[in-house]
Amino acid sequence: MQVEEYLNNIVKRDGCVHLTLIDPASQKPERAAEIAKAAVEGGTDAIMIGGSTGAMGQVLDQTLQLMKEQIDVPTILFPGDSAGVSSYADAIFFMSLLNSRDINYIVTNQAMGAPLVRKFGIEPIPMAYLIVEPGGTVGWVGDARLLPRTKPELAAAYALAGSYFGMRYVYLEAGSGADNPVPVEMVGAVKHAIDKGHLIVGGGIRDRNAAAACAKAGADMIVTGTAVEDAGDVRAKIAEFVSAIKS
Ligand code: 1GP
Repeated sequence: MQVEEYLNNIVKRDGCVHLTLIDPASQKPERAAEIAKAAVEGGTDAIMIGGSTGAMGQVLDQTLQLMKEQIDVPTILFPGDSAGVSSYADAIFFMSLLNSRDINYIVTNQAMGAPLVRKFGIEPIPMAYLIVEPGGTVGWVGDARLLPRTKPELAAAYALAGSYFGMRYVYLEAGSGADNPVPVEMVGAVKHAIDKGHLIVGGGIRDRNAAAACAKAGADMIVTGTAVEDAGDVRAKIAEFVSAIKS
């Protein structure tokens, strides 16, 4: 429970956690480690590592190894499938894509990866993963029946089902690089539905206003990936998000 407890304590203390998502397939491991270091200097609370395509094997292991030399915040796997497990991470979002049509993304990849999670001693954090329109690459790869942006009650129903399954975290995902983040009405409805559960929101959060709006609507944790990858000054960009979401 170490990483989960660490995150939950930050929610209690600051109101909201900032997570930086790094896709190991997007740059060389050395650059990923530099981005992680700058993100921590900017005030990010933990680094998520993963992606839908190519975030596995040697590139994943090397990225984590180099990162861990540079940073002291937790590293959390955000796997696209069972190949996204690495022994060098501290924790894993052990997630089921509840609104997928494909059983592989609901439970089969999880079953194939679970023995490795145990063998490597990585902390599993049980999470319901819900993909909202437009969904981006992960929506296509995961064959998600995308949650309509105008139907917060559907997202809330899936989130409630996840919490009844015992998932302590819910991740509302608009897809990496989405034009707009998950609507605030949906964030609010899901937070209301899951009560003591923790809500992560990501996809399309590019500036302080969008991050602040998600936090205000009920997000316990905000994820930013593309905005950080695109930033000339990673440290300043992260500091912008962090100051917008922390009370
Ligand atoms: C993707 O929610 C994350 O899984 C982050 O999205 O790249 O749009 O920040 P962005």
